[in-house]
Amino acid sequence: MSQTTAAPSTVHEILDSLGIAADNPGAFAAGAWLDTRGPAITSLDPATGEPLARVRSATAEDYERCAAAAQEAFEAWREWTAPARGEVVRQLGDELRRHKDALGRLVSLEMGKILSEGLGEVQEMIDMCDLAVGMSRQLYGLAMHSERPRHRMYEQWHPLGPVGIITAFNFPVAVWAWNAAVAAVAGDSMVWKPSEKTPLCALAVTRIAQRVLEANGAPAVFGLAIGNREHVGKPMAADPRMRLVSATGSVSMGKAVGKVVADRLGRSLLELGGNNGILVMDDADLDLALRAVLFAAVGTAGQRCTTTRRLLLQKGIAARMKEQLVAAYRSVRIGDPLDERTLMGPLVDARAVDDMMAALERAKAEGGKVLYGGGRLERPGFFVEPTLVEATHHMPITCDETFAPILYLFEFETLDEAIALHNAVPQGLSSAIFTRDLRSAERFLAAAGSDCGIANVNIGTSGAEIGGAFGGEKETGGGREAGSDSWKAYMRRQTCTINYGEELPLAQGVSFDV
Ligand code: UN1
Repeated sequence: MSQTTAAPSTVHEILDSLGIAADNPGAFAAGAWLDTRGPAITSLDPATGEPLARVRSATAEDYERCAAAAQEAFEAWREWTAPARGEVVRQLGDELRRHKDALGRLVSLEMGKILSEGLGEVQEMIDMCDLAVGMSRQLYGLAMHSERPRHRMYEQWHPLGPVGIITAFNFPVAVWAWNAAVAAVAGDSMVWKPSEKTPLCALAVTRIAQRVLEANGAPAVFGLAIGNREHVGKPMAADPRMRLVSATGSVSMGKAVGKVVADRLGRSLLELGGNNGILVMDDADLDLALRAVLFAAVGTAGQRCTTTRRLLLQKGIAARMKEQLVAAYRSVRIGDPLDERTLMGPLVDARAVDDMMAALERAKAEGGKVLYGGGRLERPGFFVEPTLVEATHHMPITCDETFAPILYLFEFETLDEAIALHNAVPQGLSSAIFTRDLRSAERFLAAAGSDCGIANVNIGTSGAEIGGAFGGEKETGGGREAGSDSWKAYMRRQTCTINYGEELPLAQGVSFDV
């Protein structure tokens, strides 16, 4: 294994340092790259629109080889002890530390998020590895008291099987790690279907992960199949070997995957769209709120599932907050994501720009008023202005997730009204309130408060730590990934009862004597 990587800076150096060629195979199974012959994918630099490299995508036959290899790897890996699997994941974390700079730069280069966020994403992978190492010694089951004399009852958790991992372009490496680090210590193997918009990140991660497996003589549990819905997505969802399909992406993708997995009574873990709101109360620390809104709404160019898309302002501070927001938006430095002064990079592709413009047209037609921004930038790449739109409570567009930096502004009078407005969207991922009042904060967190999987006080909606369970309710899909007890989704529970007596008492007092 390499000891360290010097900071690569040119595109060529970044790709080279991670082993990416001009033309690459797009599938990895049983420890080897497959000779894939599917449609070629050209990865573009969203900051210039120029091609970075090509990937020959996986066909349905390539997927089949990945799935068969994952099944075989699983059968060997499940026999390793969980702490031994944890040791491999510990080394994966170390290897990611060594490549943090290069991989973080690749994330920025291919996805377009700014360097600090690209590096943060690799840090999120490292954190996940650290967490999973600890988990590998804490995959606890419970012991129960049996109602039958001289019986012992307990539950234990076993490896589940191969896991299909579908990830989106916006977190091209961290979401794999949420799943892969936990699945690996749980004893599962995987086939990863990354976004076709960020195939190079997936190649780089798979190379790094495979080196760690090889150094440990471990089975090739980290499979990769880069391909489209037809060749990889559909067969993966329908494949009974994939005991769990963990999918992150749009609501429409999640509905399609969820239905197919449910039809075979498989398990799915869905982390889908968000439409996250922040409530700012009259008594809030407005400086804090402003900084938090800026990062949550403009960060990652509005392309996080946790991005703040709706800002609910109490009447007393609304005018002041809007004024300050416009000034702050005006000062956002837009440009090359690898330039350390940049705060907002490009959108991922031309289609994302068109989708944003279409959403703004709809918003205006529905009565919205653009307070700031709204345009695309006349320069190469897929750059737009961060945008503020004054909205009314009844604009249907504000119920949609548009993956772009559009922030809809609403006003309200009472907390009850704000909570009702906040919850009146189909999605339920992340939420926040800014207040100095304990009562308002607690009411927001109570059962009749925010209906989201994540609810914060005096913190924005994005940038969650990995130690908590991550996911949301309603159309967000209900899945939970990363920390807390999310590992249970990757294992199967077995309830065991042992009779160490000489009688055979039956539960519920049933007698069945001959
Ligand atoms: C996503 O956008 O799909 O909480 C994940 C956050 C990040 C993860 C976002 N830790 O914003």
